[in-house]
Amino acid sequence: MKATALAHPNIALVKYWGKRDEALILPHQSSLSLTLSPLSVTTTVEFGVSSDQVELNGHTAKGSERERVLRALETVRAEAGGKLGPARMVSRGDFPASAGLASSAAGFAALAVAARAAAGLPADPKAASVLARRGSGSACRSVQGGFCEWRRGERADGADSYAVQRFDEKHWPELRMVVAILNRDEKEVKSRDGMKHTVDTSPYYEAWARDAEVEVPRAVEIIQRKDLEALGELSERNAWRMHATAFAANPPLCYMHPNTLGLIQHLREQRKKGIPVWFTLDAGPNPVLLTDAAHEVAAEALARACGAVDVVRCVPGGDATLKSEH
Ligand code: 2P0
Repeated sequence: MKATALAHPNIALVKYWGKRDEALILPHQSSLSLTLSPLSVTTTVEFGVSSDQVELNGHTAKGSERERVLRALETVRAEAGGKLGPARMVSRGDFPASAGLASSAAGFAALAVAARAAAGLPADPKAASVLARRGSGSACRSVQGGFCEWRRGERADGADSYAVQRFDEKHWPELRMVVAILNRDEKEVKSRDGMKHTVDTSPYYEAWARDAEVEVPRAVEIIQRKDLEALGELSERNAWRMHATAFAANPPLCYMHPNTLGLIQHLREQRKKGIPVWFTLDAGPNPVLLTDAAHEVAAEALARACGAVDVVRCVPGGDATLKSEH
C-alpha cells in the first residue's frame, strides 16, 4: 500500500505549447524532450491512511496544487478497484526553484509511478505516462529516460496521448544541457495560463502547432544520427517559434529578459569561433544550452560571462524508478 519513486525533469527540444482539452491536458501538437540527470524528485504514496494528505517540499499543499494530486490518486484508486482508502503523498525535489526548471514534470512522473505501485497495479510506462499527463502535461515525458516523444493523440478521451521513449539515455552520452540561471524571479504568467492565452488570442497559433508537429520526426532523425549542429539549429528555431506565437498574443506575452537576448547573441558569436553551443528556452528567461561533454565548461563560462547567477550542468537521465515497495 506504500511505494516511493524517483523521476528526473525534462527539457523539451520541440516544445508543448497549447491544449486542445484543458481538463484532460491534451495538447494541440506532439513534442519531444530529453530527460535530465542528476536533478530529481522523490515521491512516496501510501494508501489506507486516515485522511488525504499532500506534502510538497516540506509544506502542506493547498488549493489547485492539492486538487491536482488528489485527482491523480483518485484515478489510480478507480483503476485498482476503488477500495484503497485515503492517501498520503510526500514529494521532495533535490533541486531548488533557482535551478530554473519546474519540478512539476518530475513530481507528477514520480507520483504516477509510485501511486500505481502502491495500489498494486503493474509497472506500465504507457499507463504511468497518461496518469502523469493529467497532473501536468510535460510530466508524461519524464516517466522514461533519454529522448521521449509525447504524441498528441487523436482520441477525445486522451487514451492515446502519452510519451514514448525514442532513444534511451545511453544513446548519446556525450550530450550536455547547461541550465543558465539569469533571473530567479517568479514569472508573472505561469505556463498553464500563458499557453491558454496564446491559443485564445495569437493569430500565429495554428502555424505554430502545424510546424511543431513536423519538427518532431525531424528531431528524431537528427538524434538518431547524433548530429549536434542540426539538433542545436532545430532546438533554437523551435524555441523562437514558440516565443514568437506568444509575442503575437493579445496582450503580448514576453518571457524573455534583456540578458536572455544578450546570451543568445553571445552564443552566435561563440559559434562563429567554433564553439558548438546552442540554446532552448522554456516559458521563462533562463536559457538551457545544448552542447557536448568537451564544451560544457566553455558553455558554463559563457553563461556566467552573460550574467548567469547560477549554472546547472546536466546529462541525459534515465527512467523514473521505484525505490522501495512495502
Ligand atoms: C514544454 N512547457 O514542452 C513546454 C515548453 C513550457 C514551455 O510544458 O498546464 O507545466 O501543467 O500541462 O507542463 C510547461 O507546461 O503545463 C511546459 P500544464 P506544463 O516543456
